[in-house]
Amino acid sequence: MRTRAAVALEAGKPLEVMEVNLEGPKAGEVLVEIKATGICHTDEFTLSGADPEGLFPAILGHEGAGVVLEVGPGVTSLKPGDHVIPLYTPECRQCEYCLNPKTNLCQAIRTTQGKGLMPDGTSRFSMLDGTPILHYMGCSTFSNHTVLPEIALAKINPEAPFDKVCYIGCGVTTGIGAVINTAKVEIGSRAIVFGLGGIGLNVLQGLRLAGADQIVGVDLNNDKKAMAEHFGMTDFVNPSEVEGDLVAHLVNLTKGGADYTFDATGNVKVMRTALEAAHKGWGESIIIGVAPAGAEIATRPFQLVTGRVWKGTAFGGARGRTDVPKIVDWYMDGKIEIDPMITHTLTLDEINKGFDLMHAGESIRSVVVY
Ligand code: NAD
Ligand code: DAO
Ligand code: ZN
Repeated sequence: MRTRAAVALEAGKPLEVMEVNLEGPKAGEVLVEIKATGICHTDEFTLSGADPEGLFPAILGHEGAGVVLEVGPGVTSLKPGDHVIPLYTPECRQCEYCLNPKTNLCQAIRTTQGKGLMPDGTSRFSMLDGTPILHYMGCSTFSNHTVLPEIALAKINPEAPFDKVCYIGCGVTTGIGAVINTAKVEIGSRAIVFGLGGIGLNVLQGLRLAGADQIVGVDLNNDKKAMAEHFGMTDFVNPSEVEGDLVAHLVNLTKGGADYTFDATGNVKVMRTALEAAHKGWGESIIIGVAPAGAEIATRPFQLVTGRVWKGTAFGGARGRTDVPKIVDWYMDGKIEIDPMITHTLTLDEINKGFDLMHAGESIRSVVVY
């Protein structure tokens, strides 16, 4: 079939919206009509050329929601008409990783996904002249239609609005999951969240859901304060307005250090501050932010010797096929909020505007509706 997609032809260039060829689903694969997709910083990271693993030409996008149109041979868990969210972290429920409750990093299709290919080693997308176009994070939601492996699709409540729950495909799950699955925050905890953007706001609402008593938000941009308060922040700190040592300020504010701290900036200096602002003896610091290629973290080992714990999380530690449908239900039941974070809705033809809004710091999430 032919479909319309925003194609990343090369790094550092705007996406080009064009007609592309899409082959139908092979064994174990599913054809999905994407109804809406968020534009995430990771798409920007790859498009900018900063991602050392970025491959071109490719169809980016990994935060989508849509409807199953056709299933390939052997697909048993999905049928045409099902509403789904694509998963950049699949869940095969069979590999060594899926069978270990300590991780969500299913490895069943990792090698081919990293090369922009389907599990059989080929791409389903091509230009009208036949030139292959690569998949991205196994999702390619910047295409109106895409093909994914069955294990990379979560079946969701058909009543859920696509233009909101697409955000559960990355930002919402990453932020809330970091709190619930990775940190396992207890009721009454004190926490600090560094970076109050699309991920940090979801960490805030995860902390509120978990019953944290004190939720400190840290951001260089004072404009982030109002929205952060809406999502549960109890105290705001702008590091550029703190006189003296930021760690000492935060430790004092949290009466000895936070039980849990979260980096949602991707800045390795912030990651160090986050670790050192965690409580001596038991504080845990969770890295969510993706740092630039080659960046390294540092602290004095004595910080760990004296009981602080450094951890990281991918996709909020969520097992997509199991957890994503539950998070959609939390949204439908009013337990979590998404709507205020969708600040801009665009058409596919306007997709590059979404990247401009992100660069200008004017959006939390821009969503393309097909
Ligand atoms: P964003 O740009 O919307 O938000 C980042 C926020 O950090 C902004 O509000 C900015 O003002 C603030 N900030 C920047 N430098 C700061 C500093 N030195 N001190 C305090 N605040 C600072 O980005 P986002 O969409 O929320 O993404 C955050 C990070 O999470 C990115 O690195 C992204 O790649 C990463 N991410 C990780 C995962 C995962 O699974 N681990 C998933 C998605 C995104
Ligand atoms: O299994 O080795 C692996 C890869 C896991 C990829 C997890 C990516 C999480 C962070 C990237 C940001 C996603 C938008
Ligand atoms: Zn697996």
